[in-house]
Amino acid sequence: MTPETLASDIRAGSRPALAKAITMAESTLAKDRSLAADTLRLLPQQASTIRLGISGPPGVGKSTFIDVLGMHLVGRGHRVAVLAVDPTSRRTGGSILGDKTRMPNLGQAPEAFIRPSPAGQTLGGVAANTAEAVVLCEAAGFNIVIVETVGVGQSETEVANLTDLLLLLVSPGGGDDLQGIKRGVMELADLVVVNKADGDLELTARTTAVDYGNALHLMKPRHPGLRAPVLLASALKGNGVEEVWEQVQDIHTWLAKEGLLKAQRGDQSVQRMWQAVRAGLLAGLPGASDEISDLEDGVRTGAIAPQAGAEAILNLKDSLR
Ligand SMILES: Nc1nc2c(ncn2[C@@H]2O[C@H](COP(=O)(O)OP(=O)(O)OP(=O)(O)O)[C@@H](O)[C@H]2O)c(=O)[nH]1
Ligand SMILES: [Mg+2]
Repeated sequence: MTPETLASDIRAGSRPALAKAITMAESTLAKDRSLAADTLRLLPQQASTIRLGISGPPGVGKSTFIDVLGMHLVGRGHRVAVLAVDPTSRRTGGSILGDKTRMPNLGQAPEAFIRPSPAGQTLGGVAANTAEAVVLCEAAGFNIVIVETVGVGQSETEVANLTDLLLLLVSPGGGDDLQGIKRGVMELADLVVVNKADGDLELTARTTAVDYGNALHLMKPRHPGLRAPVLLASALKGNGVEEVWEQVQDIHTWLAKEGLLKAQRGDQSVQRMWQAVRAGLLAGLPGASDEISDLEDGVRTGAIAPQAGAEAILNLKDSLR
């Protein structure tokens, strides 16, 4: 398997080739990663696609929502890729598979590609691998790429840095603390959707939507001039999903028109370059060597200044070359 054949198979829309390339990008083996990198070099990095991040607390209905949204999009002739990033997958093991099975309809659709991604296994973390997977999916002809992640603080920031816009899904209720969702996370949201607005929860959902609207009003919007709308939906009943998509499209069109889309993707790429540099710098370090533990001890007790410790570690790396 050469990068050339892999790239041309991906361009031809081959799913096995796409899956293989993503596996290579996620691999911990240097030779796999370099095959992925060489393949990526042969593929376009920018495409006129929609990259949508969907985040929210565990169990809020992200997968159910994406299943319905995805089917809606497929029905309109789109090709949809879903990358489900689970920052908890390493600890809990099975939860990734759970995600996959929770998109029963989209999982069967030939126009869709669903890929659960284990997080944090390689240097560079969630963002590095998923960013490569996004580009690979686009090269394979998927014009809408959805990245699902469980909101655990840091993961929202990472997903916001991988996508054009971030949808925050929340459940009805939650009271004053708005379900413990941090201000920083709210400020990343381009739109907020209160899911489970059905049955007994419908009324609560309406109040929750008002609460979020009020809270957002007091915050700095992610893009000046764009106030995040708050919508109601029921993924279970399929209500409100079309309206959410209309908003997503409107926001995306606005971002493009303002030149923000291009600027943002450009910034994201530069950021990823530096992430890769940092990962590369760290990769050659013997993480648990005696010298490093001694340096850590010295820094901890104050015998060595942090800057001096960093310098010593970087010198150590140079001496290993
Ligand atoms: N009443 C109601 N229940 C829903 C709705 N959407 C999802 N659920 C239920 O909520 C539960 C969790 O749904 P998921 O789609 O798996 O939630 P998730 O956010 O993807 O969960 P994690 O990926 O584990 O964080 C399931 O039992 C769904 O049936 C909805 O709109 N209304
Ligand atoms: Mg899920």
